[in-house]
Amino acid sequence: MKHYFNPMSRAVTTHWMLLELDAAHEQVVVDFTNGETATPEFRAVNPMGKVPTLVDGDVVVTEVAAICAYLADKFPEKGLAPDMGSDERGTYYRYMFVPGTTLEPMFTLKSLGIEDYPAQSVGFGDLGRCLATIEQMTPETDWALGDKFTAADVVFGGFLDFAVQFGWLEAPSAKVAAYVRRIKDRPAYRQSHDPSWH
Ligand SMILES: N[C@@H](CCC(=O)N[C@@H](CS)C(=O)NCC(=O)O)C(=O)O
Repeated sequence: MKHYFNPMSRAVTTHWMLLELDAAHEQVVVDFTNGETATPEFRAVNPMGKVPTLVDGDVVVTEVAAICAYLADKFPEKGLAPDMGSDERGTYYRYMFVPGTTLEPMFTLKSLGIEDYPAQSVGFGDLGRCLATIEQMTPETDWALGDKFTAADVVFGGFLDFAVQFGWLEAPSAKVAAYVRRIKDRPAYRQSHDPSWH
C-alpha cells in the first residue's frame, strides 16, 4: 500500500492508524508547500489534491475516516472495527462520520470568523450543538465503544486532538481533555506524532 502523507497534515491520523495495525506500507511524502499536491500525476490519483491518500493495488481511498474504516476492515484480525451487522457497528459509524461530516465544517467556519449562517439548514447546526455533541460522544472512561480501542478512537479522538491543538476547542471539558490524554498515550500515536520520526 502507498500512503501519500505529509507530517504537517491530517495524514498523521492515517499514519497512526497504519501503525496501530502494524500494516506494511510505503510512505510517500507529498510537500504541499511546494506544489506537490497540484502536479498532474498526483491529481490523477486524487483530483482533490489532498493527503492523506491511500493506494492499495487498484483501489484509491481518500478522506481520513474512509481510509481508517477501509484499513480496519482490511485487517479484521486486529479487532479495530466491531463485527459487521452488530449493534456496535451503528455507534462505530457515528464516531467515524460525525468528525469530518459535521464537526469539521463548523470549526472551519468558526476559524474563518463566519458566524452568520442558518442553523436549521447547515449540516452542523451551530457551535453550541457541536460542543454538546462532542461532550455527549466523548467517553468518560476507556474508548468510544467501551473497553476496546477501535478505529472510532483514531478518527474521533484524533479529531479532538487536532481541535484542541489548533484552539478550535477553546475550553475542552475535563472529560474531553482526559480522553485526548488517553489517545496521546498510545504507543502508535506517540510514534506517528513524534517529530524526530521523519
Ligand atoms: N477531507 C480531507 C481533508 C484533507 C486535507 O485537507 N488535507 C490537507 C492537509 S491537512 C492537504 O492535503 N492540503 C494540500 C492541498 O490542498 O493542496 C480528509 O479528511 O482527508
